[in-house]
Amino acid sequence: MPLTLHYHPLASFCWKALIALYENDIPFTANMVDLGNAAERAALLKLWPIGKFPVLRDDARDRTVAESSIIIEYLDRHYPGPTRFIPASEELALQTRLRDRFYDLYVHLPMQKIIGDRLRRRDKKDPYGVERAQLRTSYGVIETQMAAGTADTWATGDLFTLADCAALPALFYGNMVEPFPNGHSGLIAYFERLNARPSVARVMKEAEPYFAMVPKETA
Ligand SMILES: N[C@@H](CCC(=O)N[C@@H](CS)C(=O)NCC(=O)O)C(=O)O
Repeated sequence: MPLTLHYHPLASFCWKALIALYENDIPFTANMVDLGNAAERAALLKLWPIGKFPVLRDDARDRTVAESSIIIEYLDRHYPGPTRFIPASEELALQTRLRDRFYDLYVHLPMQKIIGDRLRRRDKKDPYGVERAQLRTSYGVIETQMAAGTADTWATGDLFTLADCAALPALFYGNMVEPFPNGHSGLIAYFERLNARPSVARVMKEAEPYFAMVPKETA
């Protein structure tokens, strides 16, 4: 099996890559990395000096691919399956990349900051880095897009794409730290559609045993 995914089953950006792998039943070896283990962290840093996962190693093409969006584009190009993550239409491809950036930058990153802040010592909290307002604005943008009556099935229309792989982890943990507002029925319905997708259900089932490790809110 040429592909190895270096990941952790609880890590939100790793979910994004896993969803894509499971969508198309792409065979791969899963290498779980414990960042608290010095040797495992050093091995990851050797692959990708930034030290963040997911990282995909493709021995068949002698390539190491970092960054979840790039991993998914790489899979789409070199290991294509029935789900195409970047639509063939140029306009839809652009929309897909825009939505992918939107979910990563304006939902996922603010969510990560809130969870990251929970890990800081009480006297080292970063209230300025925590952007709940950004999350709420983003929820509003999604609600407008998905509002009842004009609801698209997926982030860029009828096709499940890279943008939907990005949306699920961002929205799952986003909803945990800053719950979706009442009345955002389009957003909630979209989140439910994502959760019903078999690739997503599989990722969630594999993450379940680790959920106790998610840092809880501290006073
Ligand atoms: N832009 C990166 C973000 C990756 C990322 O933030 N990964 C987190 C896990 S969800 C991580 O590796 N955190 C460990 C650390 O920062 O030390 C991507 O899209 O892959």
